[in-house]
Parts: sequence; structure tokens; C-alpha cells
Amino acid sequence: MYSLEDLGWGPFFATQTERLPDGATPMRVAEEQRSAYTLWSPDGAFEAVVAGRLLHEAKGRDDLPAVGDWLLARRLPGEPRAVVERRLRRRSALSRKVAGERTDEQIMAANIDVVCVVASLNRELNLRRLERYLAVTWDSGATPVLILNKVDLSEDPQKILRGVEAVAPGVEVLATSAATGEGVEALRTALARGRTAVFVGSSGVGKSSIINRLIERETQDVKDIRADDKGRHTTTVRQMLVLPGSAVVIDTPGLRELAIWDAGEGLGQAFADIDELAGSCAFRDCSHGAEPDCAVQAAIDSGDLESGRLASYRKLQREQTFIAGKKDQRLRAQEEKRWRQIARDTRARLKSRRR
Ligand SMILES: Nc1nc2c(ncn2[C@@H]2O[C@H](COP(=O)(O)OP(=O)(O)OP(=O)(O)O)[C@@H](O)[C@H]2O)c(=O)[nH]1
Ligand SMILES: [Mg+2]
Ligand SMILES: [Zn+2]
Repeated sequence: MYSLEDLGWGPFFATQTERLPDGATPMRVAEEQRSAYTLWSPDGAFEAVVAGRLLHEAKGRDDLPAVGDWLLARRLPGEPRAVVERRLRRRSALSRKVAGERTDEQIMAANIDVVCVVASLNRELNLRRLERYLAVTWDSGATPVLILNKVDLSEDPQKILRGVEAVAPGVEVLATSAATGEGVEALRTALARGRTAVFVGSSGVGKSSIINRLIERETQDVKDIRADDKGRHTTTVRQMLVLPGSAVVIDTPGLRELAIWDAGEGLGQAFADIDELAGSCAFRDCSHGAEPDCAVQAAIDSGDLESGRLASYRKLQREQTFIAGKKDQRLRAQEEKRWRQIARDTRARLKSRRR
């Protein structure tokens, strides 16, 4: 059984619960199935559904509970079941655009302090992909930690580490091995008690294996090395776990794509080195193309900045502009729908009055 503090509760949430709905207590979302949730509280685990009113009021998917959310829920008498009455305001959230064509936000984890971006040293590291992860992470309000796992399988980890550090300004980079335990204590230090960390990254990089190491138990299923199931995801749901006396961790299924939802400030933070260089360009609105006295191009010429990184920044900026436009369209459509409904309701009311 865990205390509220073990589960990551704190003043930010306490101040939102001065007036509790009748019989409701704080619980945290530990797992999310289709429309049902597993909640944890000091009274144990509860299977929960969301109250109809809450569903009705939700404007988008992001309004509904996600793993890591704190909720106020009412227990049903005599059963380990509960009804969600309210979602508390989020302190931070890691979100992406849902996969595919739809313009909707998916919350991958809520109320997190640390995002552990995991990559594996036994494969070709995709630096462009790491940049995307970091942009999304910085925007969550949590601090990224870059974990290069399977260091036991790498011949020259130091060289790779230097390359990674160049695309991750201001980010702590750790080399770990879930197989030998190397680097795991350093990671544990980054995850103090009361904090929440979410693990993200491609399938097979070792997210669940690292969590098992941290928890010192084989809690999470990991891919059987002998099984020839390449491409299959081992972890299939987002799931919260409590490290005894330490942090709360959230394991997630490997991501195939991570589309930006709202890398507003995050994008600039992920590319802080380029933004800083841009401050020294002759033109304030320099596009770092053919302009004279461009500090960014000068850095590329001198080898201080890799041209691929500038291209990556531009690509993510375009993606961000595109999604911002889509969001505006969606908002307008929602607004129109609301007014049509109001007009319909008014007509219906007038009609019934005439009768
Ligand atoms: N040699 C070595 N193997 C590792 C290490 N970490 C994980 N593995 C192996 O890599 C495979 C994948 O590990 P998982 O922990 O299942 O990977 P995951 O990131 O959780 O994958 P998904 O759940 O599919 O997203 C397993 O066979 C692990 O035993 C490591 O540090 N060194
Ligand atoms: Mg896993
Ligand atoms: Zn420039």
C-alpha cells in the first residue's frame, strides 16, 4: 500500500481539493485501457470509469484522464471499483499529436518531472529522432534525461556520447546497461522520491529492462532475446510503477512516430545552441540561408554546427506551424458547431412556446 506522497502527491494538487465532491478522494491513474482506468490510492487499487458528466464536458481527448493524472474519484461500496468525478489540473504533460491524420492531442503521461528518452547503443543512433524527442520533452514542462542503453554492446560509447551531446544542449546524458547494471545508480539519483519519470523511446531499446533494474524485480515483461518477434512491441499499455522509497515511473510502449503537438517553447530549448548563434547574425530575421554575416552558416562552415541539425530545426518548425494551423481550423469548426447547436435550441424553444 502506498501513501499519497509515495504516489507523487504534493501541494500543487492539495490546493485544488479544498472542496471535495461528496465521498470523493484523490487517486492517481496507473493504467489506461480503452475507456477504463486502474487508479491507485492509499486505500489500494480501483478499476474506474469516468462519470457521464465529465465525458460530456470533455472538449477533446486531452480533457480525459491519462496515465499520471490525479483524479477525484468516488468508491463504489463493497467493490474495488470507483467513478471518476473530476480531473485535477496538470502540473506538466508529455503530449503528441495522435498518430495518423486526425488533429487531436494524446497525453502520453501527466504530472511528470523527468522524461527519460531511451535510445540503444547497439543500433545506429538517429540523432534527428533524438532532437524530435527532446523538442517534445522540453515542451512538457519536465526535464529530459537522455539514456543511451546497452552500453555493454557498444565498442566506442565515448565517441557516440560526444555526438549525442552536440544535439542535446543542457541535457543530462547517461550511458546505461540494463544487462550489467552500469549507469543505473546514476539514473536512480536523477529520480528522487516524490518525483515521476516517464520512459519513452523506440521499441526494443530497453525501457522495461531498465525499469526492472530500478525496481529490482522482474515486474515488466521484456522481449525474449530468443524469440524472433522483431518489430513487435513488448509493452502494450502505458503503466505506472512505484520504486520503493524512490520515484514513480511510467513505462510506455515503443513509439513509431512522435508527431509534435505543441513544441512551442520546447523547440527553441531543444535548439538553444542555434538560437544563441542566431543572436549574432547581422539580420535579426536572418533565415541562415544566403544572407551575409550569418553566424549560423559560419558555425556550419567552421564545423562547429552540423548542417543536418539546422535542417532538422527547420523541419520541426515547419511541422509546428502546420499543426498550429490545423488546431486553429479545429477550434473554428468546434465554435461553428456550438453556434449551430445554440441556434437549433433557440428555434426549438421558440416553436414550443408558440404551441
Ligand atoms: N545486452 C543488453 N541487452 C539489453 C539491455 N537492455 C535491454 N536489453 C534487451 O533488449 C530487449 C528489449 O528490451 P525491452 O526492455 O523489452 O525493450 P522496451 O524498450 O521495453 O521495448 P517495448 O516494450 O517493445 O517498447 C530484451 O531482450 C532485453 O533483454 C542492455 O542494456 N544490454
Ligand atoms: Mg517495454
Ligand atoms: Zn543567420
